[in-house]
Amino acid sequence: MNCCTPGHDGPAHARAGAGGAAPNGSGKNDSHTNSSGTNGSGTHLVRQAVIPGGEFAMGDAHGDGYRADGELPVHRVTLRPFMIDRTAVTVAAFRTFVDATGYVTDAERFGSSAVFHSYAEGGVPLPEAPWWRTVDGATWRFPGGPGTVAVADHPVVHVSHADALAYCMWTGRDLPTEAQWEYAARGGLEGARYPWGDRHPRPQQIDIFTGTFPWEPTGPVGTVPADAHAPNGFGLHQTVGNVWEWCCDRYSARYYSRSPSADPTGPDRGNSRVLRGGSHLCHDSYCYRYRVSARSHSTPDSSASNIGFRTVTA
Ligand SMILES: [Cu+2]
Repeated sequence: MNCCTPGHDGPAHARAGAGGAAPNGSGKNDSHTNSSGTNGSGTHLVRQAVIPGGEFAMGDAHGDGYRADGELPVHRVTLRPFMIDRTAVTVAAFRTFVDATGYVTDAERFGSSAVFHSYAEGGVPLPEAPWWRTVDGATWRFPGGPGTVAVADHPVVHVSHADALAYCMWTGRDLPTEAQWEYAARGGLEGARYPWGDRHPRPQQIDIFTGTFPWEPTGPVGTVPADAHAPNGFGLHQTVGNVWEWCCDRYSARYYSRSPSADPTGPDRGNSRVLRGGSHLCHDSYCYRYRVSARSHSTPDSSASNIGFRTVTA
Protein backbone atom coordinates (compact mmCIF):
# COMPACT_ATOMS: atom_id res chain seq x y z
CA MET A 1 0.00 0.00 0.00
CA ASN A 2 1.16 3.51 -0.65
CA CYS A 3 0.02 7.07 -0.96
CA CYS A 4 -0.54 6.84 -4.66
CA THR A 5 -3.92 5.25 -5.03
CA PRO A 6 -6.27 3.64 -2.55
CA GLY A 7 -5.79 0.20 -4.00
CA HIS A 8 -3.99 -1.40 -6.89
CA ASP A 9 -6.08 -4.47 -6.32
CA GLY A 10 -9.48 -2.95 -6.69
CA PRO A 11 -11.30 0.31 -6.47
CA ALA A 12 -12.51 1.50 -3.11
CA HIS A 13 -15.96 2.11 -4.44
CA ALA A 14 -16.28 -1.44 -5.68
CA ARG A 15 -16.00 -2.58 -2.07
CA ALA A 16 -18.28 0.17 -0.84
CA GLY A 17 -20.84 -0.28 -3.57
CA ALA A 18 -21.75 -3.95 -3.40
CA GLY A 19 -19.33 -5.40 -5.89
CA GLY A 20 -19.44 -2.42 -8.17
CA ALA A 21 -23.18 -2.41 -8.79
CA ALA A 22 -24.71 1.02 -8.80
CA PRO A 23 -26.18 1.22 -5.30
CA ASN A 24 -28.96 3.57 -6.33
CA GLY A 25 -30.27 1.19 -8.98
CA SER A 26 -31.02 4.14 -11.17
CA GLY A 27 -30.55 2.29 -14.42
CA LYS A 28 -27.90 4.73 -15.54
CA ASN A 29 -25.57 1.98 -16.62
CA ASP A 30 -25.55 3.32 -20.16
CA SER A 31 -24.29 6.70 -19.01
CA HIS A 32 -21.10 6.28 -20.98
CA THR A 33 -23.11 6.76 -24.13
CA ASN A 34 -23.11 10.38 -25.06
CA SER A 35 -26.69 11.48 -25.38
CA SER A 36 -25.93 14.78 -27.07
CA GLY A 37 -24.86 13.30 -30.39
CA THR A 38 -21.94 15.69 -30.61
CA ASN A 39 -19.05 13.30 -30.22
CA GLY A 40 -15.80 14.91 -31.18
CA SER A 41 -17.14 18.44 -31.37
CA GLY A 42 -17.18 19.36 -27.69
CA THR A 43 -15.36 22.44 -26.47
CA HIS A 44 -12.00 21.69 -24.86
CA LEU A 45 -11.05 24.62 -22.64
CA VAL A 46 -7.46 23.56 -21.95
CA ARG A 47 -4.55 25.29 -23.72
CA GLN A 48 -2.25 23.15 -25.85
CA ALA A 49 1.50 22.71 -26.29
CA VAL A 50 3.04 21.43 -29.51
CA ILE A 51 5.45 18.59 -28.83
CA PRO A 52 7.94 18.02 -31.65
CA GLY A 53 8.56 14.47 -32.68
CA GLY A 54 11.81 12.98 -31.53
CA GLU A 55 13.70 10.36 -29.63
CA PHE A 56 14.25 10.08 -25.90
CA ALA A 57 15.45 7.73 -23.18
CA MET A 58 12.34 6.43 -21.41
CA GLY A 59 12.67 5.12 -17.86
CA ASP A 60 14.56 5.72 -14.64
CA ALA A 61 18.17 6.69 -15.42
CA HIS A 62 19.00 7.18 -11.72
CA GLY A 63 17.88 3.93 -10.11
CA ASP A 64 15.49 5.89 -7.91
CA GLY A 65 12.36 3.91 -8.63
CA TYR A 66 10.66 1.00 -6.96
CA ARG A 67 11.79 -2.15 -8.69
CA ALA A 68 8.26 -3.57 -8.77
CA ASP A 69 6.94 -0.53 -10.66
CA GLY A 70 8.91 -1.43 -13.80
CA GLU A 71 10.68 1.87 -14.55
CA LEU A 72 13.53 -0.18 -16.07
CA PRO A 73 15.17 -0.87 -18.40
CA VAL A 74 15.79 2.59 -19.79
CA HIS A 75 15.06 2.26 -23.51
CA ARG A 76 15.05 4.51 -26.56
CA VAL A 77 11.64 5.59 -27.84
CA THR A 78 10.79 7.68 -30.89
CA LEU A 79 7.52 9.55 -31.19
CA ARG A 80 5.66 11.38 -33.90
CA PRO A 81 4.73 15.01 -33.13
CA PHE A 82 1.61 15.60 -31.06
CA MET A 83 -0.23 18.25 -29.10
CA ILE A 84 -0.83 17.90 -25.38
CA ASP A 85 -2.70 19.87 -22.74
CA ARG A 86 -0.54 22.35 -20.88
CA THR A 87 -2.42 21.50 -17.69
CA ALA A 88 -4.57 18.74 -16.32
CA VAL A 89 -8.20 18.98 -17.42
CA THR A 90 -9.80 21.41 -14.99
CA VAL A 91 -13.06 21.27 -13.11
CA ALA A 92 -14.35 24.05 -15.40
CA ALA A 93 -13.45 22.10 -18.54
CA PHE A 94 -15.05 18.91 -17.23
CA ARG A 95 -18.16 20.84 -16.19
CA THR A 96 -18.55 22.04 -19.79
CA PHE A 97 -18.63 18.40 -20.88
CA VAL A 98 -21.12 17.32 -18.23
CA ASP A 99 -23.40 20.32 -18.82
CA ALA A 100 -23.53 19.54 -22.54
CA THR A 101 -23.98 15.79 -22.31
CA GLY A 102 -25.45 14.93 -18.91
CA TYR A 103 -22.59 12.48 -18.44
CA VAL A 104 -22.60 10.56 -15.13
CA THR A 105 -19.18 9.54 -13.79
CA ASP A 106 -18.32 6.16 -12.33
CA ALA A 107 -17.99 7.67 -8.83
CA GLU A 108 -21.49 9.14 -9.18
CA ARG A 109 -22.88 5.78 -10.32
CA PHE A 110 -21.13 3.86 -7.54
CA GLY A 111 -22.21 6.43 -4.96
CA SER A 112 -18.80 6.81 -3.34
CA SER A 113 -15.14 7.46 -4.01
CA ALA A 114 -11.82 7.46 -2.18
CA VAL A 115 -10.80 10.63 -0.34
CA PHE A 116 -7.63 11.36 1.64
CA HIS A 117 -8.47 11.61 5.34
CA SER A 118 -7.29 15.16 6.00
CA TYR A 119 -9.92 16.74 3.75
CA ALA A 120 -12.58 14.00 3.80
CA GLU A 121 -16.10 14.75 5.01
CA GLY A 122 -16.88 11.63 7.00
CA GLY A 123 -16.37 8.30 5.30
CA VAL A 124 -15.03 4.90 6.27
CA PRO A 125 -11.27 4.21 6.48
CA LEU A 126 -9.90 1.53 4.17
CA PRO A 127 -8.59 -1.27 6.42
CA GLU A 128 -5.33 -1.70 4.51
CA ALA A 129 -4.71 2.04 4.05
CA PRO A 130 -6.66 3.94 6.73
CA TRP A 131 -5.52 7.34 5.47
CA TRP A 132 -7.90 6.70 2.59
CA ARG A 133 -11.63 6.94 3.31
CA THR A 134 -14.51 5.69 1.23
CA VAL A 135 -16.82 8.70 1.24
CA ASP A 136 -20.44 8.51 0.09
CA GLY A 137 -21.21 11.28 -2.36
CA ALA A 138 -17.58 12.16 -3.09
CA THR A 139 -17.55 13.10 -6.79
CA TRP A 140 -15.86 15.52 -9.16
CA ARG A 141 -18.38 18.15 -7.95
CA PHE A 142 -17.77 17.44 -4.24
CA PRO A 143 -14.17 16.25 -4.03
CA GLY A 144 -14.02 15.92 -0.22
CA GLY A 145 -17.59 14.67 0.03
CA PRO A 146 -20.97 16.43 0.23
CA GLY A 147 -20.56 19.99 1.46
CA THR A 148 -17.15 20.46 -0.16
CA VAL A 149 -16.74 22.39 -3.39
CA ALA A 150 -14.72 21.70 -6.53
CA VAL A 151 -12.69 24.76 -7.54
CA ALA A 152 -13.01 25.72 -11.22
CA ASP A 153 -9.32 26.08 -12.00
CA HIS A 154 -8.15 22.99 -10.12
CA PRO A 155 -7.72 19.63 -11.88
CA VAL A 156 -10.89 17.58 -11.99
CA VAL A 157 -10.61 14.53 -9.68
CA HIS A 158 -12.74 11.47 -8.91
CA VAL A 159 -12.72 10.70 -12.62
CA SER A 160 -12.10 7.10 -13.66
CA HIS A 161 -10.19 6.01 -16.75
CA ALA A 162 -13.57 5.41 -18.39
CA ASP A 163 -14.72 8.92 -17.49
CA ALA A 164 -11.53 10.38 -18.95
CA LEU A 165 -12.10 8.44 -22.19
CA ALA A 166 -15.68 9.71 -22.37
CA TYR A 167 -14.41 13.27 -22.10
CA CYS A 168 -11.86 12.52 -24.83
CA MET A 169 -14.55 11.11 -27.10
CA TRP A 170 -16.68 14.22 -26.67
CA THR A 171 -13.78 16.55 -27.46
CA GLY A 172 -12.30 14.42 -30.24
CA ARG A 173 -9.13 13.85 -28.28
CA ASP A 174 -7.20 10.98 -26.68
CA LEU A 175 -5.45 10.15 -23.46
CA PRO A 176 -1.68 10.28 -23.92
CA THR A 177 0.20 7.06 -24.36
CA GLU A 178 2.57 6.44 -21.48
CA ALA A 179 5.48 7.26 -23.79
CA GLN A 180 3.87 10.51 -24.96
CA TRP A 181 3.23 11.45 -21.36
CA GLU A 182 6.84 10.88 -20.26
CA TYR A 183 8.35 12.60 -23.29
CA ALA A 184 6.12 15.64 -22.74
CA ALA A 185 6.72 15.62 -18.97
CA ARG A 186 10.49 15.71 -19.45
CA GLY A 187 10.18 19.01 -21.31
CA GLY A 188 13.18 18.30 -23.52
CA LEU A 189 15.61 17.39 -20.72
CA GLU A 190 17.41 14.09 -21.29
CA GLY A 191 17.47 11.64 -18.42
CA ALA A 192 16.48 14.11 -15.69
CA ARG A 193 14.60 13.21 -12.51
CA TYR A 194 12.15 16.07 -12.65
CA PRO A 195 10.64 18.38 -15.28
CA TRP A 196 13.16 21.07 -14.27
CA GLY A 197 16.28 18.86 -13.91
CA ASP A 198 17.76 16.73 -11.15
CA ARG A 199 17.57 19.16 -8.23
CA HIS A 200 15.25 18.23 -5.38
CA PRO A 201 12.09 20.37 -5.59
CA ARG A 202 11.57 23.49 -3.57
CA PRO A 203 8.02 24.06 -2.24
CA GLN A 204 7.24 26.65 -4.92
CA GLN A 205 7.98 24.11 -7.68
CA ILE A 206 5.54 21.34 -6.89
CA ASP A 207 2.40 20.30 -5.01
CA ILE A 208 3.40 17.29 -2.93
CA PHE A 209 2.89 16.23 0.69
CA THR A 210 5.09 17.95 3.27
CA GLY A 211 5.68 16.65 6.78
CA THR A 212 5.31 13.05 7.89
CA PHE A 213 2.96 11.01 5.75
CA PRO A 214 0.11 10.38 6.28
CA TRP A 215 -0.96 11.81 9.63
CA GLU A 216 1.29 14.82 10.24
CA PRO A 217 1.35 17.22 7.31
CA THR A 218 3.24 20.48 7.84
CA GLY A 219 1.45 22.35 5.06
CA PRO A 220 -1.81 22.38 3.14
CA VAL A 221 -2.88 19.02 1.65
CA GLY A 222 -4.87 18.96 -1.56
CA THR A 223 -5.04 20.07 -5.15
CA VAL A 224 -3.84 23.48 -6.35
CA PRO A 225 -4.77 25.41 -9.53
CA ALA A 226 -3.79 23.39 -12.59
CA ASP A 227 -1.50 26.15 -13.90
CA ALA A 228 0.25 26.84 -10.59
CA HIS A 229 4.05 26.48 -10.55
CA ALA A 230 6.40 27.20 -13.45
CA PRO A 231 5.94 25.18 -16.66
CA ASN A 232 8.56 22.82 -18.06
CA GLY A 233 10.51 23.31 -21.28
CA PHE A 234 7.49 22.37 -23.39
CA GLY A 235 5.17 24.72 -21.50
CA LEU A 236 3.45 22.02 -19.41
CA HIS A 237 2.47 22.66 -15.81
CA GLN A 238 2.65 20.08 -13.02
CA THR A 239 3.50 16.98 -14.92
CA VAL A 240 4.60 15.94 -11.44
CA GLY A 241 2.63 16.57 -8.26
CA ASN A 242 -0.97 17.78 -7.76
CA VAL A 243 -2.84 14.85 -9.37
CA TRP A 244 -1.97 11.52 -10.92
CA GLU A 245 -2.85 11.49 -14.62
CA TRP A 246 -4.43 8.60 -16.51
CA CYS A 247 -2.65 7.38 -19.63
CA CYS A 248 -4.35 5.25 -22.25
CA ASP A 249 -1.94 2.30 -21.88
CA ARG A 250 -2.61 -0.88 -20.01
CA TYR A 251 -0.04 -1.42 -17.27
CA SER A 252 2.63 -4.08 -17.07
CA ALA A 253 5.74 -3.85 -14.89
CA ARG A 254 7.56 -5.90 -17.54
CA TYR A 255 6.57 -3.82 -20.55
CA TYR A 256 9.79 -1.81 -20.92
CA SER A 257 11.85 -4.88 -21.73
CA ARG A 258 9.69 -5.64 -24.77
CA SER A 259 8.31 -2.24 -25.74
CA PRO A 260 8.62 -1.36 -29.43
CA SER A 261 10.81 1.69 -29.98
CA ALA A 262 8.44 3.62 -32.26
CA ASP A 263 5.24 5.08 -30.80
CA PRO A 264 4.63 2.35 -28.19
CA THR A 265 1.05 1.98 -27.02
CA GLY A 266 1.42 -0.41 -24.08
CA PRO A 267 0.70 -4.09 -23.59
CA ASP A 268 -2.25 -5.74 -25.31
CA ARG A 269 -3.52 -7.36 -22.14
CA GLY A 270 -4.08 -6.43 -18.54
CA ASN A 271 -6.89 -4.66 -16.76
CA SER A 272 -5.04 -1.91 -14.90
CA ARG A 273 -4.33 1.36 -16.67
CA VAL A 274 -1.21 3.48 -16.28
CA LEU A 275 -1.12 6.50 -13.97
CA ARG A 276 1.70 9.05 -14.17
CA GLY A 277 3.13 12.05 -12.38
CA GLY A 278 2.45 11.49 -8.69
CA SER A 279 0.09 13.64 -6.69
CA HIS A 280 -0.24 15.99 -3.73
CA LEU A 281 0.14 12.91 -1.52
CA CYS A 282 3.58 11.85 -2.72
CA HIS A 283 6.56 12.54 -0.48
CA ASP A 284 10.13 11.32 -0.59
CA SER A 285 9.89 9.90 2.92
CA TYR A 286 7.13 7.59 1.84
CA CYS A 287 6.41 7.39 -1.86
CA TYR A 288 8.98 8.84 -4.20
CA ARG A 289 6.75 8.79 -7.26
CA TYR A 290 6.73 12.46 -8.17
CA ARG A 291 9.53 11.84 -10.69
CA VAL A 292 9.02 11.96 -14.47
CA SER A 293 9.82 8.25 -14.86
CA ALA A 294 7.65 7.02 -11.97
CA ARG A 295 4.73 4.72 -12.73
CA SER A 296 1.56 3.68 -10.97
CA HIS A 297 -1.67 2.05 -12.07
CA SER A 298 -5.23 1.32 -11.13
CA THR A 299 -8.30 -0.39 -12.49
CA PRO A 300 -10.23 1.56 -15.15
CA ASP A 301 -13.29 2.24 -12.99
CA SER A 302 -11.25 3.48 -10.02
CA SER A 303 -11.49 7.04 -8.83
CA ALA A 304 -9.90 9.02 -6.02
CA SER A 305 -9.34 12.55 -4.82
CA ASN A 306 -5.84 12.61 -6.30
CA ILE A 307 -6.44 11.23 -9.82
CA GLY A 308 -7.16 13.33 -12.92
CA PHE A 309 -5.96 13.45 -16.53
CA ARG A 310 -4.75 15.53 -19.46
CA THR A 311 -5.39 14.88 -23.15
CA VAL A 312 -3.55 14.78 -26.49
CA THR A 313 -4.30 15.03 -30.17
CA ALA A 314 -2.25 14.27 -33.25
CU1 LIG B 1 2.68 8.59 -4.17
